[in-house]
Amino acid sequence: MQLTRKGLWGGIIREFRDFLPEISDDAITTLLEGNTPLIECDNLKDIFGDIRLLLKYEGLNPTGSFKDRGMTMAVSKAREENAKAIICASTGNTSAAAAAYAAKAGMKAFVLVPDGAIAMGKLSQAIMHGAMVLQIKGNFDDALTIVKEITGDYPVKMVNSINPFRIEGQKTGAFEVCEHLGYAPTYHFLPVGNAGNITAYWKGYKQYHHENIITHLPKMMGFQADGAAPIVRGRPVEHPETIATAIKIGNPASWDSALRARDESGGVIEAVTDEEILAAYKLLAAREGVYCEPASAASLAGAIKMKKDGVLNDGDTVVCTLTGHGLKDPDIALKSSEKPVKVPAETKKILKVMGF
Ligand code: AN7
Repeated sequence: MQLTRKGLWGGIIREFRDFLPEISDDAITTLLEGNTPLIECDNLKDIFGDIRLLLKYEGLNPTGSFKDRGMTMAVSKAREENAKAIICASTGNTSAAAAAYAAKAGMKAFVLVPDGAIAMGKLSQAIMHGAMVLQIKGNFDDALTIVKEITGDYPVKMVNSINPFRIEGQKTGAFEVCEHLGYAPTYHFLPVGNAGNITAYWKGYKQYHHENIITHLPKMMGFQADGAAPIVRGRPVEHPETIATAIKIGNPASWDSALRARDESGGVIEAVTDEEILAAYKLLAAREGVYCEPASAASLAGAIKMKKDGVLNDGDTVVCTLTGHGLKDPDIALKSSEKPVKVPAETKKILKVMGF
């Protein structure tokens, strides 16, 4: 028998080159992101009935979140332009991805994060990959404002999703959903923070539609956390609050394009409570074997809400993007679950506790 290279994946830039802005070969900086699984839900029929529910598990990207798709593009472009340093504000995942891709490109990364408000896993990544981590006494929105000021005048490339190449990379999530299903879903649910990802998915679906690769477009369903829901309220939230720290954002950068995604697709942008987010988070882990971070579960929480409200129908295909891995934020998992059982190191007593 001979070895074949069947199925080897080259990362999103090489795989979707025809649909992305041009990048020279030497500049491509990839950790082979993308090609994440679209997992069929088997055990939620009591909630969803004959709706086909699938999970786009973005936690399986190299740094554990969907941000890698945008970061490979933004860093490759920065490298093409001979940039020596990148900068971003972040609730955690962008900083982890920026740090990793900067390391790969041999660049310096500066990341501004709200002090004490990002998950431990993400902070550890940014530090391990050698970024300069600047913890500010302020929230994400303050950090983004500062980053915008800095990049105007200094030789550092901004890699927040205001950088159009981030959106270009992230739209490949929609391409993959279409490739896997063979068509576009009826509904696509996403958590919304800075609103870059809903913008990107919509761009991707529209592009595949324009190219006649898919025949219909999905409705885009965005969900913010109730305490951090500026788009739902129609005005910035000065002090956003939610346990889902990834989406604790009060003034999203891609606000307008998120509204366009909603309106052009006939979708919604609504809010789910922290309780609904945590319930969906636990349900996925316990019943489907899929561990995502709390912010990611806002997509499923939204789908459950829309099912209850009678919006979803039997026969619909529903995709929820799970944006980040559960291991990003183990603190919240331990805090919100039952404690492990402490037992003596004695077989008999353990068997009793086990119920045998
Ligand atoms: C797990 O890392 O904004 O609506 O700075 O980490 O595109 O902002 C993270 C956002 C959803 C929201 N789920 O996506 C950051 C950051 C997870 C996230 C979102 C984020 P956008």
